[in-house]
This record gives sequence, structure tokens and C-alpha cells, in this order.
Amino acid sequence: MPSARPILDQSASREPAVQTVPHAKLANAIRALAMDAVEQAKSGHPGLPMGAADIATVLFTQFLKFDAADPKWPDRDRFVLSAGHGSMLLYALLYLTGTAPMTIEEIKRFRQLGSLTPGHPENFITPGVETTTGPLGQGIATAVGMALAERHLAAGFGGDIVDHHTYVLASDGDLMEGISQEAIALAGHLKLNRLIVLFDDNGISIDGPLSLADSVDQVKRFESAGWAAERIDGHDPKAIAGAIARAQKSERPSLIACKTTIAYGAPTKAGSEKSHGSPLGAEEIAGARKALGWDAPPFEIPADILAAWRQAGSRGGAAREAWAKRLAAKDAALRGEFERRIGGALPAKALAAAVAAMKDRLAAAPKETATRAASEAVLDVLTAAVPEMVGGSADLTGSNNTRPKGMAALSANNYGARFIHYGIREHGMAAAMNGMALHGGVIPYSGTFLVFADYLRPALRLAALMGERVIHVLTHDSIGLGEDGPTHQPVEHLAALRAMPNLNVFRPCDIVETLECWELALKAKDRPSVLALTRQNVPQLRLANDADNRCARGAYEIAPAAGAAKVAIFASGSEVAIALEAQKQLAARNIAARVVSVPCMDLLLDLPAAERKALIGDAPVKVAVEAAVRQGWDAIIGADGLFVGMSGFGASAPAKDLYRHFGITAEAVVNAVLGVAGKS
Ligand SMILES: Cc1ncc(C[n+]2csc(CCOP(=O)(O)OP(=O)(O)O)c2C)c(N)n1
Repeated sequence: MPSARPILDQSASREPAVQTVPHAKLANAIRALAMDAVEQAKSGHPGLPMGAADIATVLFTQFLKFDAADPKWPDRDRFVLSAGHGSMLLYALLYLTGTAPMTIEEIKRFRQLGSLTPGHPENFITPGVETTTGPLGQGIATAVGMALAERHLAAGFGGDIVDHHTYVLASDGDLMEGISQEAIALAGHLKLNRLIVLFDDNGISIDGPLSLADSVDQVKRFESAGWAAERIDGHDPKAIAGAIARAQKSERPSLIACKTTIAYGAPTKAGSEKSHGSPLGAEEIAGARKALGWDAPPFEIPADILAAWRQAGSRGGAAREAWAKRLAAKDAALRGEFERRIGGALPAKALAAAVAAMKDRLAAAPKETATRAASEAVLDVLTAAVPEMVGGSADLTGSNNTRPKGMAALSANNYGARFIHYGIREHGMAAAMNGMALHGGVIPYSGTFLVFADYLRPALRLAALMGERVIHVLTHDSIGLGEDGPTHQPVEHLAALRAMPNLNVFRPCDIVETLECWELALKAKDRPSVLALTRQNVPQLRLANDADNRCARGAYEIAPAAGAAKVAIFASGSEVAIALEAQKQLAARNIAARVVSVPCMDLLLDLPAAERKALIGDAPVKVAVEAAVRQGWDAIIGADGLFVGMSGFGASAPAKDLYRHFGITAEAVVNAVLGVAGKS
């Protein structure tokens, strides 16, 4: 466990000037940069960086285990600025500690196009930023996943190479958001004692004092969730250091509620919402400089102060080197496995062999089964081949079929296990999964009902934005779930998920496609995936033993037309069987139809135009069949295409009755085609 190592009394070889830099000057460097950058950009949030500067200074100069020379060092402590609007705090820290490539020029370009200093922190833009934050509550919930991944990997690889903390700076807004409740409950339950949340308890949000809308006692709230929690003066460096030192020793995750003044140092705007999200103005900044005793011009950090900060940035170098030696001394197989997993490479051979063997079995003995059960069979095979897969469910384990045989439940007594009971916390689950993926070494997958994608969507959106490999198994994917009725029957969800950039939405039609879609989801290293799966049984439609992954282009012709196609029927998931039946009925009327299975519309639409057009073909009549709303399908069938699906909410009844009632049948497809034929 890293101990408190104050930089100011550490090394005999240090420059005398550095040794004498007092805390206030180090913190004021952050304040000055935040004020000046926001002023220059004419937009941004100076209040939080100025208020939280003391907390951040103590953390970064005395506790945080990091090395500015290598911001990706796997055993570094993670720091998550949950209140992403305070991004200048993080940018100032990166610059001051000397984390390349953050420079003063980038600070001057705060919030400008192409800069390393966008409005909110983006992990894919700025080295040293652990996760994208901005939507309040996401950061703290993501950090739970990071802390969980740390414990999981420590159990697997040993505490001598995985041994770090996750620190969060959270604001009032973070703690007011509902997702924070899911996150703190999960962290408390799992006793994630490497998680330390520093709460910037300034009592101010955008509308004014928090008393307008909130009267929660956060310390009691966290305590009731199983955390250690205490209140301190967030401007007293000794109090901050004492609390962090105590938190590091705690058996539980820790909340440190740091009482602060927003925009500390600003003469008239400190303590007021006026400093939250707008430039302070020249006069106020001049007053703050005076009050803080900061006389350096804008964007200039006096050499002694910068040197002290740079020293803080490099103080973890020795720890990193020692860690690298410990890793190098490990058994070669274990080291190789650790490096592979942290690097995110799949065990390619084992995966390919597992997929091929399962295809052989399915070709020899086809299976009619629900695709959710197909997914379970696939997971039995894949989780054996890919040990970094960590599963879970939001209390629907038996329905989502995400727990393969023999996968033990992860708990505070068994962090090495691979199945997480997230509880009924879809949003917290998805955010924690993001944190695990960001931490590295883990491929998180999990489950809930497709209709509850709405409950996790904000976290999924961040996964898509960040390009993180998380896999959501979303079962009960249509009216085909039957009796639970319209509250549980997704209709708009496929369209809504397909609308999200950089997310692959898979809806396999049978067990073979389920296997292929899982393989694609695992291989999609730079994006999240959704697998939309049925509750009801579907026949195995892919009977040949195809060596290639036919789902890889998003769509493929599953049944060609006998002769030149007059009709092309496109379908996904459970409706592919309906399309194939319609093809037969049309053939009986001498109408040649081809059927195209569309397991992933996103991949199809991403194809180069010529390839996409060739797959879609030029049959004069195009029909799409999907037990969901039409939106999105026009890209394939055109505005004049025929659509057989849903146009409103479902109903409570057995699945077969619902398909008939809503007219999603082979006969309906045939009638739609004949209707067009009749008109022409
Ligand atoms: C989910 C979400 N809702 C709303 C916002 C817009 N927003 C940004 S900061 C903020 C509240 C600011 O209050 P606080 O969290 O206390 O931050 P401080 O004023 O201390 O900087 C709001 C509502 C957001 N970023 N995320």
C-alpha cells in the first residue's frame, strides 16, 4: 500500500527553493491556471478548480501513486474527476506535474478545437485523463468498476503487481444523481476499500445554494452503504492528508467530505454560484490574485513552484521501476498473461478453436433454442477460452443466461471470481463495466432486459464515446417475451440503440449467429456491443458448417432466390424464421424472393457503399421484418419499402398470439408483397 510521502521533506538532493515551496503556492498555481484559462476561453468553470485546489494538491503531491513520465503505467493509482465540468483542475494538474504532452500552450487553448483541453475531460484525447466525465454521477460510478477490476486482478495476479487506489473527486451534483446511489451501494457491499472519494462539499450548484434542492447528510448516507465517512476542512492541507492516510488504511471504501468554498480566493464570487460556470472577469481575477498573493502574469508559473510540481510528477518513478522489476521477476507465463490482458489482446488461438469446435457441434446436432439460451451455451465455451471475461447481471441472472456453468460469484471474500451480482442497478452496472474496461485486464459483459437499456443508456453512451469494449446481453428482445406485457416489451429500443454512434447492436437469428455475434463483440476492441436476444425458442437456421463469420459484414444472404429476385426480405433475430417461411409461401405463388439476415445493421451501414449496395441488392420489392418500430430500416428498404413490425406498444399475451395480433407473420409479409404487386 503506498504510504503518505510528502514531497517537501523527502529528498536530500532536492533544490532548496523547492523544499521551501509552501502548500498554498502549489494550490494557487492551480487556481491561477483555472482562472486564466477560463477567462481566455471566455467559457468554462473556474469555481470547482479553485475550491478543490487544496484537496488536489495534497493528493497529487503526497499520496497519488503515479509517474508523469508514464501515465499508462498499469499499477498507477487512478484519479477520476467525476465533476468533469471542473476540467481545468485536471488539466492544470497534468501540466504542473509534467505529464506529456500537456503544455502551457494547450492550457491557453482551453476549450478550442483540436486542443488537449476540451470542455470536459476526454480520456481518448488527453493522456493522463482516466475516463471521460461530464455527465454528473458517471465518474464516481465508473470509478467503482476501476476499483473492482483492481481487486479482481490483484486476486488473479498477486498484490505485488496489482496494488493501487482509485481516487475520485466528486461534487454535489455527482452525489445528487441517482446513479451515485447504485454505485456507492455496490462499492460498499463489495467492500472496495481501495476506493477513496473526495467530496467537494461546497454547498453550491448552478441554481444557487444546495439548500434549494437538497438536504441529504452525505456522511450518513455513505455510512449506511457500508463506507467509512468523515468530514474535514477541505482547505486545511493537514486535515486532508490525515483523512487520506486514514482512508488508505480503511477496510471499507471511504468518503472524505471536504468542506470547501467554491472559487476560493475570488473576492466577491467565492462561495457563490456566480463562479460555477462562467469566467470571473478581469476585475475579479485581479482581486483574486491579490487575495491569494499570486503576482505572476497569466499562464506563468514561477520557476520554484513549477519545479516543486514537477518533482511531484516524478516522485512515483522509483515505485514504477520497482514494480517493473517485480513484474519482470514473475514466472514468464504469468507475466505474459498479465501483459496480454492489460494490453487488451484476445487469446486469438484459443478463441478461434472454441468457436470452430462449437460450430462443428452445431452442424452435427442443430439446436432449436432461445437465443438467450444459445448465448449461455456460447458463454460456456467462450469464458473458458477467454479468462478476462467477467460476467454479471442486474438481478436477472436466470433470465439473461449470463452465468456459465461453474462461474463463481464475485464477493468481498472472493474477488477472483468472475460473476458479478450487480443487484437491480442497471445504470451502476453499466458504469462499473466502463470502469473495468478502462482499468484494463478485464472484458466485462453483463445482462438485463432489452427494455431496460433505457436505465443504463447514459453509461453505454459514454462507453461508445470512449470506445470501450463492454458487452451488454439484453434479453427479452421483443413482444416475443409475451405475457409480461408492454412495460417489458421493447419496441423502440433497437432503433434507439442503433442511433448511438460507435455501438454495435447485434440481434442474432439462431444459435450459430449468436456464436458469431459474440465473437464479433469480443473482437470489437474499440466499441461496446449489445446482444439483443430472444426469450422464446427459435430454430437453428444456419445448418452448414461455415468457417467464416457470416455476421461480420452485418448482413448476408441466408437464403437466395430461385432465379432473379423480385422480392428481397430483410429481417433480424426471431423474425428471420418468419422471413424464410414467407419466402416459401411466395415461391408457391411463383414469386422469387431472397432473404437477407441482418444481425447487425450498424456493421451493414458501415460497409463501403458498393459493398452495402451489393448486399442490399436491387429486387424491385424490398420488405423488412422486425418486431420493433420501423425507424432505421429505410436505409435498407428505402422510403417505399414495406415494413412488417410494430408501430406502437405491445400487449400482454402469449407470444404466438401477439405475433398474430400485431400482424408479424409470414402471411402478413406475403400479403404486403401481394398488396404492392396488386397496386403495380
Ligand atoms: C447528468 C448531468 N446533469 C446536468 C449537468 C449540468 N451541470 C453541470 S455542473 C452542474 C451542477 C453543479 O453543481 P456541483 O456539482 O455542486 O458543482 P460546483 O457548482 O461545485 O462546481 C450541472 C447541473 C451535467 N453536467 N450532468
